[in-house]
Amino acid sequence: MSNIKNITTVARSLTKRPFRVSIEGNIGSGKSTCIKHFEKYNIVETHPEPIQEWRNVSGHNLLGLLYSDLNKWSFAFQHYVHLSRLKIQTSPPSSPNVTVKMFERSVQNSRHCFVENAKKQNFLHDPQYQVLLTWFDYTEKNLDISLDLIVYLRTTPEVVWERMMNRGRAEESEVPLEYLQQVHESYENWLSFPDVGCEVLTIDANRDIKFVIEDLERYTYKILGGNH
Ligand code: DGT
Repeated sequence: MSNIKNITTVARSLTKRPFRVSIEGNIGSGKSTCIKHFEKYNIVETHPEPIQEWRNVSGHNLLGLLYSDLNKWSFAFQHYVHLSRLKIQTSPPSSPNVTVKMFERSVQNSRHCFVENAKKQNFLHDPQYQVLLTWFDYTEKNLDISLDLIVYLRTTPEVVWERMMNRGRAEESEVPLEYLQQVHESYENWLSFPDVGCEVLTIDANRDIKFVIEDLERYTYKILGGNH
């Protein structure tokens, strides 16, 4: 077991925080369905992505603004995403029965996937990128944001682009395949780090959702950290 995993396990046993699982994957990979699947367990607290919050920041649709101009809005959007993910990841569980907290994407995702991609594509200038990294480093050093498991719903960009177009979310109607290719590449880079900080369970999510659910059932014991 790596040092980071050791530290994570020790931190969890000292604070008695719930087992933390982040459901990760490209846009349209089926994260919401996966999270819904686990709602039936009363030991699990589930947190879908707070898209409605991002659509109404004191009357501003930040998600819509982001896609209207990635250069102009990536900095503000990543700031807001960092805050909303941090709140979800570190908030105390809603009841003493909760031993597993499951959320759609993570603070780590924002840092290592979308912020990296935005920098690479020049949606973020270097000073903006450095500010976001400083926030992340401060957060990581001063709060326990550690994850216990990442479930990676792995897809190919072409498959999720078709799904995204079919579901017809207004803000995403102009998102090109190229963007999903970039996000995919960022995911692959991040999750192939020698030490991501926790175990990564990869599921082939190009397949029909019923096969993905079958895998979720097969791996339930692992996904719930042995709490079930
Ligand atoms: P699913 O169930 O896998 O289809 O996922 P959804 O639809 O619940 O969520 P998803 O992945 O499509 O995310 C909602 C939107 O928010 C999507 O347009 C991507 C965007 N988004 C989420 N987090 C970030 C981020 O950190 N940076 C950027 N640029 N976009 C993000």
